[in-house]
This record gives sequence, C-alpha cells and structure tokens, in this order.
Amino acid sequence: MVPILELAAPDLQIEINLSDSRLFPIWDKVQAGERLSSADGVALLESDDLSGVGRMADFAKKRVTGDRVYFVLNRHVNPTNICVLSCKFCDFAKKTGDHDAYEMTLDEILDHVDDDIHEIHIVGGHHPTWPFEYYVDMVKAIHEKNPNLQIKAFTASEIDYFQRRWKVQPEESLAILKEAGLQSMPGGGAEVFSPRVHKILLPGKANADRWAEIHKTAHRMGIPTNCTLLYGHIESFEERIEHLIRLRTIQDETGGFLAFIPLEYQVGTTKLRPRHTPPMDDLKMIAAARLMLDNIKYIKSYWVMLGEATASIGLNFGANDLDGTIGKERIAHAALADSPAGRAREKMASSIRDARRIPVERDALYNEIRVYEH
Ligand code: V47
Repeated sequence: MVPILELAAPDLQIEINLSDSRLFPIWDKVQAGERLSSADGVALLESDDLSGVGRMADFAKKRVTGDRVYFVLNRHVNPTNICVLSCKFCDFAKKTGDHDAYEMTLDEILDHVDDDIHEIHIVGGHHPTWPFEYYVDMVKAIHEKNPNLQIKAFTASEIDYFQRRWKVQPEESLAILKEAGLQSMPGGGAEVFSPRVHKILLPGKANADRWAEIHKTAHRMGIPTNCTLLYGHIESFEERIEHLIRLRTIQDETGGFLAFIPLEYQVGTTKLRPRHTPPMDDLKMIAAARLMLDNIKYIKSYWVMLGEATASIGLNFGANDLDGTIGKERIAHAALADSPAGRAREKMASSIRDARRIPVERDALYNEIRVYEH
C-alpha cells in the first residue's frame, strides 16, 4: 500500500545515527516511503533511542509540511458535564443533582462566540434529557451569530447517543447538523479500540466498529473529522499500535481525517495508574503516530494535556500542529491538567518558534490564514 500524502519535499535526505539496531530496517522503510508494520510500531514505542525515533519522525514530518507548524485561534465549549456514561478514565462527567453538575443555556454558549476566533469546538456529556433539537439549536445559534466561525462539534460517541436516546440515525443527525452549520467533527470518543480495554473502561460507549462507521458516514457526507487515541493508562503498546493501524485503514478508504491527536491520559482523581505517563513516552507516542499514520497530514502536540514544555518539544518529534488557544476547556482541567486554560496568539507563535519551527495560523479546515515568518 502506498501512502497517499503528497510530499512537499520528496527528495529530502538526512543522516541519522541510530543506537538501537531494531530501528535500522524501520529507517530504511521511512526513507523509501514504505508503510510500517505493527511490529515496527511496537519497536518505536519500546526503543530507548529517543533521539533516533524523534529524528525519523521529524524527517517524515518535514517531507509533508516542511518546517511549518499550525495553530488555530479557537475556543472549546463543553455545554454540559452531565453524562449517562461512567467511563472509568473520565473526571469530567457528573450525574444530575451532583453539586458540580452544570448545564449551559444557549445564551451562555453564545458568550463563547467571539469575532477573533476561527473555530469553535463543542463536545460534552451524554445528557439524559436534552433533546437532539437542543444540539441543533446550539449549532444554528452559533452559526447565525457568526457565520464565518467554523463549527467543529460532537464526537462519534455523541452522534451514536443521539440514535440510542432519540432514534435519530447518524446519516440523519449529521445531515441536520450540517445544514445548521456544522463543518467538521472532533476526534474524541475513540479512546482505545481494543475490545479488552473497552470492556474494562468504557462499557456502554460506542465501540470501535461503531466509532469507525460514524466517521466513515461523516466522510461520505463531506464532513471531515479528526481522530484520537487516549493513551497512558491500562493499554499495552500493541493495543496502541493496533489502534493506529485501524485509523490508517479507515483513512485509506475515505481520506476524511484531517488530524490525529494523541491524548495523554490525565490521572486526575480517576487514578487508573499512580502518575501520568513520562514525557519520553509522550514524545515516542507522537513520533510513532507520525511514522505509522503515513496518510494523515496533521499530528497534534496537544499542549492542554501534555503541558507546554513537552508539547513544544513534540514539534521536533513529528507533530506539526499545536491546536489552539482554547478558552475555558474543561475536560482536561477537570482532570487537573496543569497548563493554563487560554493562550494568546503570540504565545502560540512563540511556543512554535521556541521549537525552531515556522508558526502558521490556520482555520478549522487547515486553510492557512497567516504565516509568521519573523
Ligand atoms: O474523548 C476524557 C478524553 C476526549 C480524559 O478533535 C481524557 O481536534 C485525558 O477528543 N485524560 C475529548 N483525556 C477531547 C478530544 C479532543 C481534544 C482536543 C482536540 C480534539 C480535536 C479532540 O477527552 C474524550 C476522551 O478521550 N478524556 N477524560 C482524561 N482523564
């Protein structure tokens, strides 16, 4: 199978000194543009040659988007934290009546709609009683207030829930939401596709087949989506890599994924493990994603969960997107993530420059808005 990404720099060549001999055949494949196997992916995650893994991923990234690193001025809105599910990794979800449960009105949601942002990212709990129409009204109201703002909303898990709770099939809900102004979908809800992990951590939530079916439906309907992996809890390296391969296969079929976001599990109070995964593991995860996902153009170094320092280094490990400025993001912060909840444009650009990369402001669909050459 030949990767489908158009290469910006096909003739790029570099010398890398590798100290782990398991990486030699992988480097040969990467240079030749050959697809990596599941065993290759596991070897990348297991390797102690952090700089070797990083340089290979950086090479692969440079061939796709050179030294450019993207960010978007965006805002996350989490309309409610009330959720019928009880996923064991999630600190965000509450039950009706809990003292810290909340529900936002349309006006409260509209307060997040500024003229200076390009993307609004909406994801929330699976509310027991909010009708599907409320979600449509949300999208409509935002779109009416600012028609230029791109709306990225609702995970496949929420689309699945609209069917289970309100009997609205994904084709129908997506068509109605698209008509109301939805332009793309976030990648959440994928967690880890492994049936073993699913059974332990998220019983009752859309499984891998359902998540894939909904994303493929969206892609067929002209709605691009993102994809994610929640790593750093009870999953094995093999399960991480199988997850990536499944995403790669979907992308071969549809080409509808814009970006992949590795989501580092925030330990918070759910404590599936005693402490968060070390930065070395985060960096290898980003690099493995870049090298395995040869057909997904953008890999995010998601500063909200990684912290600013690791996220900036991630831009040298194959990531080419720092995500956004994100006011009032609540999911990671419910799990005690220690990065600030909002950042100004200049700060995003500085983080990218710190990694010796060229900042590029983009919109939700990766159209370039401004290149910060200096
Ligand atoms: O699906 C929940 C995750 C996701 C925790 O598409 C947790 O551009 C870590 O998907 N630790 C929602 N993660 C966030 C998400 C996302 C974020 C940024 C950009 C995009 C995009 C998507 O948050 C959920 C779940 O996987 N989550 N609890 C936790 N304790």
